[in-house]
Amino acid sequence: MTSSSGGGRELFSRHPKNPILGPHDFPGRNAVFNPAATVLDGRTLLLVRTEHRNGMSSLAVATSENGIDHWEVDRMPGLDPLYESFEERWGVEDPRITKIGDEFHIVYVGYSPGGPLVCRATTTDFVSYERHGVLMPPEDKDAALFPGTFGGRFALIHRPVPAIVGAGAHIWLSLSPDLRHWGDAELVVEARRGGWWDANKIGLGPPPLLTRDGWLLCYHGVRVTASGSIYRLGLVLLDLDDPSTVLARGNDWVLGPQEPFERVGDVSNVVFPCGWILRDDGDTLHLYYGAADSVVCVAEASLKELLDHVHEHSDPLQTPTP
Ligand code: BMA
Repeated sequence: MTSSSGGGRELFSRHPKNPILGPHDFPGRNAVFNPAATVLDGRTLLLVRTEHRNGMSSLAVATSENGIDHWEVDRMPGLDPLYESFEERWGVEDPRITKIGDEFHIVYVGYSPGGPLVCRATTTDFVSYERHGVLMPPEDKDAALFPGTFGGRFALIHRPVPAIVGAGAHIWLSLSPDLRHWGDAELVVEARRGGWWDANKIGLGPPPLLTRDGWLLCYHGVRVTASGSIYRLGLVLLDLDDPSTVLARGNDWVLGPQEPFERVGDVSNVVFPCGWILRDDGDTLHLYYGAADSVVCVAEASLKELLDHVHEHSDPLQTPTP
């Protein structure tokens, strides 16, 4: 992995083989991006959003021994949209995978005529899938389950969009006794305002990661500029027992569009992760992200360094409430 920062050392090092997957790996697809990530039978498995030439997206499986190259693509079935349904009429997008027991829970966006909404499916083998319907009505997305329960209830991070223009879009947490009925929704992390890099809107990236210090979140923050939006990534640490409590929030972004394939694509200036994998040494973290809504990339970080960073660069006073 190499660090390609303009100055100083970056927390995330991009792999020199980036982009690790592109549309040429998935014949007939226009773009491949925003992958979920997990491990199946010792192999890295990505569930990749692939955009067809009619504009709709489906989710395709790619696996690799080392998580970097020699990907086997489309050998296993993915998730195609249920075009006849309301909730997936215009495709399925941006999955996140959480393993609970033996089951992989895939929380993904259904693009419905009413707007994006949150759906869930489960699998044990990425060969057969069971759909469990809609978790959150539109407009809501950027959702993932925690791998554990809190007082016997499952927890979901999600990002509803308020009807009031200019109210911003923020990260929420909801709880459920059965993964079906959700409630006790709480605002957890707000988009900042004004000149901040994460002003305007924010949303979860990969599923929350259990660490010694709390639940680590990686989120995307959007800054709207005269030449369009810039999607960058930041870090938040939530309390282990009460994940609605923010312990620390990094002030600076930790990864932003920099390489040519992150700067230019179908949607320029976007880095958008939906998966990360903590490797067996307990410290090496591989972050899988879509670049410019066109290709798939990987970057590596030390979990210890990320935690140190979020503690050292967190200033609650600089996180204004509206
Ligand atoms: C977000 C999502 C992502 C996409 C990003 C940039 O709202 O739709 O799928 O990568 O915009 O276009």
